[in-house]
Amino acid sequence: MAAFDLIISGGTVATAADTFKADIGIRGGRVAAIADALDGADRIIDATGKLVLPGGVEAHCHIAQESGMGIMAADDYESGSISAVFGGNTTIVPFAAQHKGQSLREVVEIYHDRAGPKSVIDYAFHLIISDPTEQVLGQELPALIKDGYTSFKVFLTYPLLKLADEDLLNVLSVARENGAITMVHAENDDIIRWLSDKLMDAGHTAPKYHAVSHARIAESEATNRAIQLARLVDTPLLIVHVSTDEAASTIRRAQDAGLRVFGETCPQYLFLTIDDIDKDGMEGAKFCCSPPPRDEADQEAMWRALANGTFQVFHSDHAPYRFDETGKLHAGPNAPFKKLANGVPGIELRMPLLFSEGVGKGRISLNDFVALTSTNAAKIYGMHPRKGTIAIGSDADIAIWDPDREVNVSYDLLHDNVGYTPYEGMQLKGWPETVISAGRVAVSDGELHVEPGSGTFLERTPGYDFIRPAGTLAPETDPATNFGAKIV
Ligand code: DUC
Ligand code: ZN
Ligand code: ZN
Repeated sequence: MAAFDLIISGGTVATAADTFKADIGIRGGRVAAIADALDGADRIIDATGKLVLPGGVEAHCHIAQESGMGIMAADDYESGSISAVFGGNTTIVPFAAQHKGQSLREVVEIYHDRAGPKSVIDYAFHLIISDPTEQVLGQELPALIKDGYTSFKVFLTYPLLKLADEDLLNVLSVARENGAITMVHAENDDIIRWLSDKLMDAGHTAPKYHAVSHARIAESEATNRAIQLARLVDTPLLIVHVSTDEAASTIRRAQDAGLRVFGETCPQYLFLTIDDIDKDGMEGAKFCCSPPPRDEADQEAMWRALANGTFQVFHSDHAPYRFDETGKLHAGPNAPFKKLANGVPGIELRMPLLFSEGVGKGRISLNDFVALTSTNAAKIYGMHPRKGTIAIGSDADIAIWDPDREVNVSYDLLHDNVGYTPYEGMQLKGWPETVISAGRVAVSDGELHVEPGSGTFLERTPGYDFIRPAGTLAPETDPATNFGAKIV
């Protein structure tokens, strides 16, 4: 019997910490050996001249999920996971989204039914909590955290999803008591509604007014408020899809003051601007997401925050809606901005975009790239070291990149079910050519080799203790309140 099922030989391996030349031996779906030179395998992949990186952990994507407006995402777990793996990802963490009146247990079962028979790669679920009843807070949520659902997202906007401050405090308290991490969609709902109503009254219905109504101030106010509430409870917080310089600076200040606040940004805030939403006719609807793309100064601020450690994670926020009556234009071909489905696709291009424009253009290091797209998410969301690194005993989740391959982005290359890409025509350099998921060669030579339903559900553990933004402190408990020590 051969010593290994698979050897990846001659490549340059990079983790979040190091870059080195090594062979990797894989046995039973795990990394079994890392050495100068290995032999004895059923299959050998020659990675000479290639980069051997941990597979991506895509921990912000919406798959087979009804939106707050009740619109079903265009990607199910088959097309969504296939698109993910072609983009260099080996783990996805989409959402199991509670709508008002639903029990969380029931929600989780629904999403298992959607994912189990279809996902081609390993997956977990974040919970979305929109109805934090006593039953949810007191029983379902603590029990689900113990069962491995250790992260949840809450919204401060969207009429059917948003939580009041008191509800957010309750959710944060449960997170604190059970070691879970809370993600926040931080936009002030009243500001957005007030501006939207004024714009609609004045007859401003075109897609670009979506961006006007989702004002920068709505984002910075809600970012600051969420941070202050987490500070009161003294529990970690992750602000998702940050789009503005001001929100990034707010996160940075909190970190400098010792608070454990994590930050995320997404491709749409690096590569799109309000000019894209302002395209002719309804074309701009393709670029409507929340928060909206901003301007070039904000793009530069996002790059800075990725490079200087303010943001720990970079995810796509893949929210797939077709440009037709099933998705973006569900309310009609000329629907006003308020009724457009919110979201842009990006699960397959997330890593190639950041590799080409980040590593390739010297804005971030290769090791930062690995940290931002894989390792840090695996740590924060409780999957490390099984996921997010190349180490003995870790799952053999590996993407072999050709750093020199030039690609002209075109929707024809992609595997999602959206029908367009916002990044059409971009010239990228660097591409994940071979993707190995739990030891299986899932993608090679542009072909998929794994079956729907072959991915595994990942039970997670509380994880954020493995990573701390520079200068931040461990929580302290006030014995009188059992909350944070700094309430007064
Ligand atoms: N904003 C979200 O919060 N979720 C999905 C898509 C979007 O634009
Ligand atoms: Zn969101
Ligand atoms: Zn999202």
